[in-house]
Amino acid sequence: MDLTLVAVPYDLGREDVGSGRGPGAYLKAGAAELLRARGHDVDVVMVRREAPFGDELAAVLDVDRGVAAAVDAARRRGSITLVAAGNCNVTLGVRAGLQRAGDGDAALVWLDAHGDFNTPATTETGYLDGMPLAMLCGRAHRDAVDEQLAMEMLDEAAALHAGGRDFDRRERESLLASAVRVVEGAELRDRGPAEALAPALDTLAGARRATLGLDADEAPPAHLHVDLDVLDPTAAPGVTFPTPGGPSAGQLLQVIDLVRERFALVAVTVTSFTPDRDDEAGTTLAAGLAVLQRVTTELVGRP
Ligand SMILES: [Mn+2]
Repeated sequence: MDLTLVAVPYDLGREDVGSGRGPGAYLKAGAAELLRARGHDVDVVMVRREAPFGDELAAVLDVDRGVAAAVDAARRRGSITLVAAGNCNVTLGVRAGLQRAGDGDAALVWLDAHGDFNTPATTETGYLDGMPLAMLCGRAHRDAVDEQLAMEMLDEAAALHAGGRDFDRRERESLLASAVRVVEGAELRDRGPAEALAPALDTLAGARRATLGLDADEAPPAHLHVDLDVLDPTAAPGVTFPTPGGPSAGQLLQVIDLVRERFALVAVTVTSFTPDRDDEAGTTLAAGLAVLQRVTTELVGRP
């Protein structure tokens, strides 16, 4: 495969601190070489913020403009785009880049312990990175997103959120009332990926085929967003907000395969790895590298 690994070393617009150190840690651990060793052509692109840090929202959207340009360029080369980032708001830039490259109709599968569906009206903490999915849908900071990224809002019916188990009360209510398909964390853990998630992915794939006018045997395009905090803290202790009750590392790989059996991946975002919080064994680093490798592994038996 032709791959572009886009590294985004920012934690809420701040460079090389907290989860902003995750992308550099993947590269230092040989992420690009690991992918090349599997036979892939790998380009590495480092995104940098252009303006000095002003306020958090402006800095985040500044980084996202760079992400959008990198993703757009990679997709125009026909490259599958792997984005290693500190926070989930980077997916705004990924989606803006996909839109510019003509991939704006990719479904979005969002794996996260948190809803990331807060708005300034529903948040209990004010935390900006609790809002990126809502921002994509035009529900939060819409003017700033419009102005900085000039992107179309995400069709909520094209999105699926899985693994959530730590929501603000009103955030969860609005997510469940939206057209976003939701498979909550308890269901994923108790019933397992095949039983809990596969039917929802089938429904989403069918809906995307209908919307895009694809044949029954065509895989609709998708963008997979993996916040590593979707994992149980035993499998990923090194994240900003570890939340008990998530899937194991093996179950996450199973989830990735379920997505890839039904969709053609055009982009993958992996976020939240916070090296300072990882254990001595590097459990979270290994989990992130495993995700990057799994999304690029040939699927056996795919039509
Ligand atoms: Mn998140």
